[in-house]
Amino acid sequence: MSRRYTRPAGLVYGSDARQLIKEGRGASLGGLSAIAYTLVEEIARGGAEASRRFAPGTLPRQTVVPPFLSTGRPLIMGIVNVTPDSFSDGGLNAEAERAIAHGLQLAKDGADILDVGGESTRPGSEGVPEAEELRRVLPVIAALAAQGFTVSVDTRKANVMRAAIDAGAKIVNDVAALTYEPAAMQAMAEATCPVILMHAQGDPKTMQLSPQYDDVALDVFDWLEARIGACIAAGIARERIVADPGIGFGKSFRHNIDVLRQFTLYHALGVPLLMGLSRKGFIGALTGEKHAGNRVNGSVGGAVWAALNGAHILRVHDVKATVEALAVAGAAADPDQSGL
Ligand code: 9MG
Repeated sequence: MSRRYTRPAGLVYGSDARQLIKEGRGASLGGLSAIAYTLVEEIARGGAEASRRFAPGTLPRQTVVPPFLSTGRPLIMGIVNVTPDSFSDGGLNAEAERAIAHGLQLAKDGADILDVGGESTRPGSEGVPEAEELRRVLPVIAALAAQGFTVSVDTRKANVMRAAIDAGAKIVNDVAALTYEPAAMQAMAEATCPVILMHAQGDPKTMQLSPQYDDVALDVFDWLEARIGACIAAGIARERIVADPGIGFGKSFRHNIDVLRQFTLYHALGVPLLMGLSRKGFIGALTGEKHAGNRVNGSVGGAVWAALNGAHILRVHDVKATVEALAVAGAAADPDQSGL
């Protein structure tokens, strides 16, 4: 028998959503009260192409949204990279000070979470030794956490996860979904904080050379489902897990579009979802903007699409622009609550 999937469709927002959920004619998308789905796309793998049909129905598993995500709107995760600045000769501290100042600005702009990372995972990038990654991220995490901000650490390494949590990080964001080293799973089983499991095919150095899938959206779903299962088996409670389909990580332009278009599929995983597409290559391909720093408009468009499709967390560089765009989209979708 071929594997079957259900993708929520026929989305309705705000008071319409609440009404339909109350009447049993819609179901909450991703455990959110302001978005309902009224149909599911039933997808069956098989042969060259999956068969698809729309029907009334609900997902087998309902997402339980943990308290830290129960804000009535997507949380904004602002990106704080702590990587050497080739234009600065200000010494070791200058790099940390610059990252801290950037994090404080993002918080002022409306970021709910500050995602601190010391290892670039851009296509083609080399890894960073553990000691160097620790040297980069720990002072920044400690300074931002000490000022009361919610900090996540963007790392694949067990010892960095542990040290970051000790320094005040409240969330672990792992682009390798705890596969980089076995100790990473162990570190998170021993911790109590939420963990973001992102899909990637291959590692950053080679992942964009020739990514291959049978059906990208379904293959990513299967992979994330298996990782969630492995985490639960290792002792990480489902309530601690957030899933992310990993736009740009071992995916061609068309793969990224397919994943983005079918983003609601991932609500069937039964965990909150993160979308990270900010300034990525496919935005440049769509907008013609070659310079990543100038991809704000396209990135904001993608973030609004993800929010309308029930993303619980949006990982972005341009916090102010995203917050403002979501305020408008949120008010239109749900004027009484001004959220999504
Ligand atoms: C660190 N990092 C870079 N891109 C990312 C994405 O799309 N998602 C997550 N969770 N982390 C990312």
